[in-house]
Amino acid sequence: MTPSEPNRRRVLARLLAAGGALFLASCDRLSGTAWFPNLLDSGEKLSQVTQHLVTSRQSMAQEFAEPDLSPTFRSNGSANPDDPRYQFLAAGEFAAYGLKVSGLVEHPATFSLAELHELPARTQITRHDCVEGWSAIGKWKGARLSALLSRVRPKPAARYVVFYCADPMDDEGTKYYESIDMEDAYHPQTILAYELNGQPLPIANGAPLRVRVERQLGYKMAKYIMRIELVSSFANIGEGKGGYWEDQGYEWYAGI
Ligand SMILES: Nc1nc2c(c(=O)[nH]1)N[C@H]1C(S)=C(S)[C@@H](COP(=O)(O)O)O[C@H]1N2
Ligand SMILES: [Mo]
Repeated sequence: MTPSEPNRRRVLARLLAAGGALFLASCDRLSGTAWFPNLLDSGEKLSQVTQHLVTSRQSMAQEFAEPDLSPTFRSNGSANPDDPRYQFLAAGEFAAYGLKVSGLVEHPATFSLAELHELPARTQITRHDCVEGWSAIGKWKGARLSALLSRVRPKPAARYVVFYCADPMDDEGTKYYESIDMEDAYHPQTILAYELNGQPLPIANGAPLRVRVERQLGYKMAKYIMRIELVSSFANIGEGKGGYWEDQGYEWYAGI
């Protein structure tokens, strides 16, 4: 799916929602014709898509209770970025860390960890699903991305939030990065997490800061976030697909 797909599909969803009753009524009249079963098939698929889009993009991901927590929250992908700047920051317990927020914003700014802790926070117990076939339930606490955005004030042209990470993924030094659209950026469960299970976020899970985008798959949840940029397209970033794994062929919208 291309980055513009969600938009196109949203428009489609609105059209379908508006025309749904009409469509169902005409189904009634159409039953009995030879080609009807076919139409119903695609109609059913369409309505699944419609329901998914109309409900799930705004709805909340399931939340769990303390007894549901996985005994340990495993680490996947990078577990300790092989990067001198990162290692310097980690050695000082991230006291010198600053999250730079730039791009299509009125007020570019850099946030210290203390400043990130002062932003309105949210705590949530959610299930993380990795495409590699494992899941884990963890309790995350972090600054609401919406609160950070209200500080930097996105310009109207901003369409995506891009997260740049510390960890190199290959010998050329290509670094992990990810992106989400403004709808997910403002979702109440989208947080910049600095705590896991009541403890400071471990390095293995993305210290000092990783994003939680709870209605998407694990690879969207960028760890080791060093910098955030608001952009109108991915044209000049990596291979232009919106993320490290997307550049290797993964879906940009990894909804579950
Ligand atoms: N910077 C960075 N973020 C990343 C990854 C990574 O390798 N580097 N792996 C992704 C994948 S595939 C998953 S499943 C989760 C794993 O998070 P965890 O290490 O906390 O389990 O982080 C995601 N975010
Ligand atoms: Mo993953």
